[in-house]
Amino acid sequence: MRGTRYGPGVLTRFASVSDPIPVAGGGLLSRRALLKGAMVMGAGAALPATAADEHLGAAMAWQKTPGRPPTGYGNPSRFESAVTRTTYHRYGAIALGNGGSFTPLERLRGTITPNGLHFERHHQGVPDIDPAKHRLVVHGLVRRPLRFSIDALGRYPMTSTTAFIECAGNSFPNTNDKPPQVTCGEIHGLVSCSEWTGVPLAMLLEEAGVRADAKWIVAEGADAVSMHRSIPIEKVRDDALVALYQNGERLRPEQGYPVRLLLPGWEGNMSVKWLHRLELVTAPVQARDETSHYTDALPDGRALQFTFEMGVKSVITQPSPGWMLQGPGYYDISGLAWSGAGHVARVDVSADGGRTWAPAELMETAQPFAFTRFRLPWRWDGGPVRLMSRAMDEREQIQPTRAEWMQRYGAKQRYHYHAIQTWQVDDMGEVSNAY
Ligand SMILES: Nc1nc2c(c(=O)[nH]1)N[C@H]1C(S)=C(S)[C@@H](COP(=O)(O)O)O[C@H]1N2
Ligand SMILES: [Mo]
Repeated sequence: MRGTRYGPGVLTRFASVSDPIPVAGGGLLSRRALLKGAMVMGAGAALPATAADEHLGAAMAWQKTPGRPPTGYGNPSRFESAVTRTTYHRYGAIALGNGGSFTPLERLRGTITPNGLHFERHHQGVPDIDPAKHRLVVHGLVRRPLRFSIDALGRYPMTSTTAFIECAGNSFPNTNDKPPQVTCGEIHGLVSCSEWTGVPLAMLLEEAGVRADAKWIVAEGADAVSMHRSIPIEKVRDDALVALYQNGERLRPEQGYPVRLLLPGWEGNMSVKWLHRLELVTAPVQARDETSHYTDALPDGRALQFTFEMGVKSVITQPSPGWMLQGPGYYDISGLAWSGAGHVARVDVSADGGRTWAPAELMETAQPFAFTRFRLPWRWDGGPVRLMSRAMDEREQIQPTRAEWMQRYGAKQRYHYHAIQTWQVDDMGEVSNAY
């Protein structure tokens, strides 16, 4: 059956809208227009009132017996069991630990990723670290080399920051010649957003006494590949966080338990998980992940090194592939935007393949380096349309088109893809990936 192969199902249609002022082609309406009377039942009829009466009159099965008792650690409803990450393995059975999983962006609302759905990227699996035995060592060009236990780190004053982490390889499927027909999350879900809590790295470095010749810091993880990266000292002084908590609870093992580095806005690879060593050095150490990986292939055959900051980006999550539209009518377009430069300043939406654009409404509480949710009301006339979103950040950087982005790089480029996403809606209301 169409539209049921994957994905979350039917997108809510609204019966009417107050003040339906058109603001761009393809049926885009003023962001101030109010959508009224959600219709979710298919043929276009609102729920008959008798259904509601029945519901009020007779008790439902779950009202007739006591519910189950409290539990020590909660789980989502069993009716939400389809809301999971999609896992992948880079090299199959020879190295099962080298892989990752995509956050199902199309199934989530708001801007915080639940801990169990945070995307994963592991180069050699998730180590099973005993926090009592784990240590973080600061050494190299410092006056006092220091060794911290997790308990010791927990005694420092902590700060919280809401930040996305995005893999530099996120959205790589869209560098394929043909648009892959998978979900939004399976294209763009190597990004997630959490509130991270921990100790500013600058505070620990102050205690260690950084020498004047220290210009870079090498962060290394305690996993089976000892994954490590060189980080310029300025970023550390700015906002690097030694994170212990994720959305209020201890980090998940997948996110680096018991301690990870967080570099807000910078490519995910540098936010080293299972952090156990920080070495102050004069120059980058040319690690595997800053030479053979995470560099940008240029058209002339050279490779660009050290693209740290993630580009400005956005994607419409509702509707997206897997969401079916229920015939002509009013819908609320919703999506996520983010930028490695800080704040998202503006998101424009197009419903006519980029010919005309209208500014979406941005959530008011948006933080720099975090997800910003945007929305815009839309009246679909039932014909084929191309939906797009285009974000601009506080530095007035604008998301490129796919053609512009492809032109900048060599044929083998897979990293740092942040081009405008086009979703094609056909006359049946099915959504697919399009270039
Ligand atoms: N020690 C270590 N740190 C690591 C990795 C790893 O494999 N080992 N993967 C990196 C990559 S490539 C990314 S994109 C992010 C992913 O973080 P997450 O798994 O918490 O989403 O962690 C980075 N930190
Ligand atoms: Mo990554």
